[in-house]
Amino acid sequence: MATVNLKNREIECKIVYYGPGRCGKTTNLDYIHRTFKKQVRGEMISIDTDGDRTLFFDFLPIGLGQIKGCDIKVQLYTVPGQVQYRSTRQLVLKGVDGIIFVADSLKVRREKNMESLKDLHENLKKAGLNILRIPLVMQYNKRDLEKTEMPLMSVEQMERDLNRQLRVPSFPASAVTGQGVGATLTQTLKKTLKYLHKEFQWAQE
Ligand SMILES: Nc1nc2c(ncn2[C@@H]2O[C@H](COP(=O)(O)OP(=O)(O)O)[C@@H](O)[C@H]2O)c(=O)[nH]1
Ligand SMILES: [Mg+2]
Repeated sequence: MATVNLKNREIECKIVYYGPGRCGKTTNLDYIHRTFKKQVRGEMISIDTDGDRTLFFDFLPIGLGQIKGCDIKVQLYTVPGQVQYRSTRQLVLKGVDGIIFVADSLKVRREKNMESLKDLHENLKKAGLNILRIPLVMQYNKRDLEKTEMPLMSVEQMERDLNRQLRVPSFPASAVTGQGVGATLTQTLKKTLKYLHKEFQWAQE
């Protein structure tokens, strides 16, 4: 749940990057950290196990400046995707305001994407949240591999697998090259702020 301080005209909200292990959540945050220097408000904190698998989570605070007279601060988190870290995912989801579901375009990860989306659905439900209501955006990551020999799913296939019922905005992306990373985040922030506006009417004078 966002912190809305109308007296100081300050809003702080929480966006979570969700998805299976190795789909590119941390790489998204790395890219944002490197590229959107003006918006970044602090260090990126990553709690890693050995190598690049996230045991716990990554955290990056950003600021969007003023919107309708309110100072907007955003906390970006990632969850660990591996099945065994379910309790950490539930913890990170606490108080979430918007979600980016990062799906891996590699054909071999098809099942993992679907499992992870189901896991998101269940964990949101446990937190009293509805996947159909919470601001949600899909990212089909690793599209840069289209230029290689690696077998990828088509975007249409991924839409059918993951977005047939939800019908949320979706973006092909590459967290490595940065293609689609900003667009995914911007759309999520727009949806989230619209949702919060409805909930809190914070922009009312
Ligand atoms: N080619 C390619 N590799 C990617 C992309 N995003 C992530 N990776 C690689 O996939 C691996 C896992 O990425 P990571 O961000 O750690 O995944 P996470 O478990 O979701 O946080 C790393 O080796 C990344 O370099 C992408 O868009 N394209
Ligand atoms: Mg990670």
